[in-house]
Amino acid sequence: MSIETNDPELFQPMSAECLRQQEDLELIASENYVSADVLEALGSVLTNKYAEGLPGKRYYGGCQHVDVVEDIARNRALALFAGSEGVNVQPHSGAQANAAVYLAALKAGDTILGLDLSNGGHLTHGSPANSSGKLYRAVHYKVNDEGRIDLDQVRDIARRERPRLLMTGASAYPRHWDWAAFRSIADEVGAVLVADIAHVAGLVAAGLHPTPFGHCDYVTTTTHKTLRGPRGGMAFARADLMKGLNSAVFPGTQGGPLMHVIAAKAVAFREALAPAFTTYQAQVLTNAQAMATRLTERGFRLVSGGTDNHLMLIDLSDAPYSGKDAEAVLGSVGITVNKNTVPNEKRSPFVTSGIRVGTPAMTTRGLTAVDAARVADLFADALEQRDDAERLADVRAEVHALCGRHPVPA
Ligand code: DSN
Repeated sequence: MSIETNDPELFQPMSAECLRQQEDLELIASENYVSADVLEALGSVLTNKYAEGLPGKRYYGGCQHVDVVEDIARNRALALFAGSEGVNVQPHSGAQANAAVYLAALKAGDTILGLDLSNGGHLTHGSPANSSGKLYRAVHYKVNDEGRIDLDQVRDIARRERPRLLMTGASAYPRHWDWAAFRSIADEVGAVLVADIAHVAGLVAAGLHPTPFGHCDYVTTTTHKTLRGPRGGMAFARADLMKGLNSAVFPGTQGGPLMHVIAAKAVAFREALAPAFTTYQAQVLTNAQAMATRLTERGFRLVSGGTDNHLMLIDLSDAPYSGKDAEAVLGSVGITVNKNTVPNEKRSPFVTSGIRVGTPAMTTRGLTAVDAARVADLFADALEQRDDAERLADVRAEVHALCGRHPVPA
């Protein structure tokens, strides 16, 4: 018995999605492919268990085994990030992890200072559309004309606005973060310092990106981007802040934890502690450099002129097409990307003047720097010859052939 025989209506789109992931090239910077072991944990009977509370302190009986699972996940998370002191692995997502940190650190109406959404920030860093911008008074810093965070500007805004919480981290910022400098700004104005490393967590764990641990009071992340685990989140805090953070996760912002997802997080953390994970992250960076170099040679303007991490943001402000148009053209040749706002954006978030691309998923399926440069050429060819159906068909055939030579591992 299976979904295929019991529920063909549902099986059809599920199997179509499986095929799409195999056949098409995934360049969305926040997506990746999990291992068979992660999928096994996600599909396990742990989904049947309620376990509000923490290991050894639950509100329900029968938690003796899931307690062990959650302890394994917590211990591995702490081992993965040198300098971390405490962690809660229950947040259902990065957004939930951020909401819990805000609840732990702030009172309603307090000021938070984070990176502006159209400059690479995230909805949960104080967008008026998100609870972080409704419950708190949010102010923002932006990138400078070179597309980089300007610490003098951040310091000036912090001195003027006196934020209670200084948020760092981004969803579309291709450069390193200087957390020591942010710490000095936070100290000067008496702010709590938070890093949202949802995008770069895998690079940080591998020692290939500066670490916020030792500088920040709280660190949040998702577990499914460069970290290559199940969809989910987690939140770290200094040891003396953990009690408040734990209460802010449950009962503050969530109910029962998803124990099957926590088991899958534990699987992913074990995988990330293995030496092969460092090799993988190094290849993610090599591939990003190869793509950035070739895209630049082909005439695309990258925000900040390149990348230090796994992603790049292509500014199409001067192109005769929008981010939305580019996403559609690339989708038609089997290259999946997301349109993205760029600094000084003139279009709506539904249209945009940018495309964000990243290398984590293509690297998981084994593509190397030579392939990454070729992908950049296919990307450029499709956009340059977007009105030539024959050329688009050729690009699509080459994308499918490349993906066929590099099957998704799980
Ligand atoms: N949706 C995530 C991303 O693509 O970066 C952020 O939440």
